[in-house]
Amino acid sequence: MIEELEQTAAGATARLADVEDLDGLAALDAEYLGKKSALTQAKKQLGELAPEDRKAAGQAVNEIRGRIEAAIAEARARLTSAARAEQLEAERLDLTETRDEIRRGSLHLVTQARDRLEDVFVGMGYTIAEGPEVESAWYNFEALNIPEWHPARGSFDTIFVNLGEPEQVMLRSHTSPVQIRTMENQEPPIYIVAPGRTFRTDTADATHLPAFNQIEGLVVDRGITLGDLAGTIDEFVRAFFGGEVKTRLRPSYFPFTEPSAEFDISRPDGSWLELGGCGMVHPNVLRNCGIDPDEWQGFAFGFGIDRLAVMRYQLDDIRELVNNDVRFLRQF
Ligand code: FA5
Repeated sequence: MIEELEQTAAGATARLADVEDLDGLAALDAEYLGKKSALTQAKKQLGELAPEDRKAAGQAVNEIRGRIEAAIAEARARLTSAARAEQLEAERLDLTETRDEIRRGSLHLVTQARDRLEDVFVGMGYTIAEGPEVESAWYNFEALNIPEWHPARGSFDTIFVNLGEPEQVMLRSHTSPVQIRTMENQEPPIYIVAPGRTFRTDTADATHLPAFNQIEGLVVDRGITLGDLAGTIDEFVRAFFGGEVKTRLRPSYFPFTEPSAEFDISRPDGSWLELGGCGMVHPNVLRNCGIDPDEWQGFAFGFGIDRLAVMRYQLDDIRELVNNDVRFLRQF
């Protein structure tokens, strides 16, 4: 009997070493230690043995039972810790996944373009200037060499504000008034850029918005030439777009610069997009701000920031920028 039990115990320990889950373990526990198990049956049969054999057989049965119990305890410890590890893995929270799902917002394309423009010019030694969005005719026109009778006033499609004398207060139609405000308050040398919102009666289409953004640049120093202007624009385009965009200057006319040029950049399809105007600051404008044009020269430029964003992000239509379609904006 003891020999049979020894064999049973050897089988039990082998199977217990291989058992893979707690259900399997419970089944083995019942099989080897339960009421119908060989051990329990053997214990019952001990009474039938001769008294002199009973003790040794009893000890042997208990010893075998102890061994099986120890093997079961060991298997239980192993399986419980594996089950715990599995549970931990299943309940693990991936915090990076959660952060993704929260979806943090991002800066609007035009803000990104403006920030980048500021970085490029600050890197070239410029400071940032600002001016009000509601302007007087003096800053928006007259000080910029556009008197009331001047036909160029019409080209700015100005939105007037119903305040004071007729057509004397307006939403600024360009950022050029910041040139005047800067020169009034600051002695040359001056190196500033002034980004900001501008407004015109323009109807929205693929390249126009009634409220758009410009960035004005103004340099006033000794011995400034058209070459400095061309070099600055070149440098800025390279820094903003990388090498692949072509640029051209076209002769143009602005009352506040002489000579004046318009500045275009190449689209991927080979066509040109007008980005801004520029030129050498007109001596009258310097005089209007109390700066002697014989001593100081300057250049100025004004680019459309929304158009820069259109080019940079390869959009088909400038109106995408203001449609507020989150599915569109989320891509950038
Ligand atoms: C001006 O506004 C001049 N103040 C620029 C300037 C500054 C010239 C300094 C010389 C010296 P213009 O009207 O061309 O120029 O506008 C400049 C740029 O603003 C345009 O080339 C274009 O990029 C952008 N722009 C003009 N109107 C709109 C509009 N409705 N929507 C979007 N962008 C516009």
